[in-house]
Amino acid sequence: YTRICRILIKGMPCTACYSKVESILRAIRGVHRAQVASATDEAEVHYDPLIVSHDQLMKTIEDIGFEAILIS
Ligand code: 9UX
Repeated sequence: YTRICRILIKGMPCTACYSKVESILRAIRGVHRAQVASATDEAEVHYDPLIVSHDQLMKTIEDIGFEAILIS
């Protein structure tokens, strides 16, 4: 089962932040795909909601110092 959510990420000062966020998201069990769009600072995450919740995805982003806002 796969669900897609979009999360706006605030407080990414450098270009390496994008790959940093993608790496921590991809390391989460239940995440199938994670891509951060540099133009919009939005992460699109494909995940199995039976394994991981979008709250957990956002908490992981906030744990490394960014602000996460759920868009959809
Ligand atoms: Mo450099 Mo971006 O530590 O978090 S990757 S500012």
